[in-house]
Amino acid sequence: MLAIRLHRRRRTALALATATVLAGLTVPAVTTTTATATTTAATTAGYDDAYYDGAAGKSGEALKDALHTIISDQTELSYSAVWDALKVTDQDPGNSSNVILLYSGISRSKSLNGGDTGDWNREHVWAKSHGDFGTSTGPGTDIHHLRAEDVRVNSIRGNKDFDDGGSGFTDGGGSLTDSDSFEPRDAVKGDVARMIFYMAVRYEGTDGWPDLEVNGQVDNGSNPYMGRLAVLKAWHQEDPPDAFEQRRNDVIHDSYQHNRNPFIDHPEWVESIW
Ligand SMILES: [Ca+2]
Ligand SMILES: [Ca+2]
Repeated sequence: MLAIRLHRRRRTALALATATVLAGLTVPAVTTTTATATTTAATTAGYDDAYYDGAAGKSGEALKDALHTIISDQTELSYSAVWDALKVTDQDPGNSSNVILLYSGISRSKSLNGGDTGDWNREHVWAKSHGDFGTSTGPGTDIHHLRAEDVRVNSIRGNKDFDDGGSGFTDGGGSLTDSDSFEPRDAVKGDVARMIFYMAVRYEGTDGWPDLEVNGQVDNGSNPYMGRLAVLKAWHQEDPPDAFEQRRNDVIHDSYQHNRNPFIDHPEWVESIW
């Protein structure tokens, strides 16, 4: 169509310089391409915007309240069902027989789930002692923050808060730890932060569970808090959601809990709430 129009203009011999005509045609062509790319990106997200209708136009506490209502509508898993769910959500994209261990970055056979040295087990990224919610169906079985991890590395992380600094350790994959905190490897720093933000919004003191909140401390012990907020916000910025994390959110929504982590879908909401 454009080519035909150009051809006709030439035939009318209006003495327009060819360069001028091409420039005039190029501008709308580029604009169209950009618009198409934007539309494609928006429609490949793993959720319908209708999921977040109740949060539209909100910010701060109002946004947090709206998101709490939205994501609290979920199916809950038993702790034993978590094993099989993690084999799907944490599957190695390069080897469907394996899972990727969160802090270690190691790919390990799905069949090695258990409690022995060399096995992987169910790591609570929001340490279950922070609020003492255990492994009854509820926050302790919420796979948005449950991840496959090497038994020994899981023990090294223990119930420490998150902060920068410390020393590396065997099979740590670059993760660090010191006496009072844990720093995950760079590739999952943002993933960890977004899991913590999800937990703080999902659990607001209803359903008989404690109100989990993020704070600025690294000595939270058994209080229902997790730190350190400023560091988690920085990690969220440094390590934005990638394909692995987005697929994981989709699988949890589509196949297991039927709720989403809003901070993977809308990273900008972290700054709005905190
Ligand atoms: Ca990441
Ligand atoms: Ca909360």
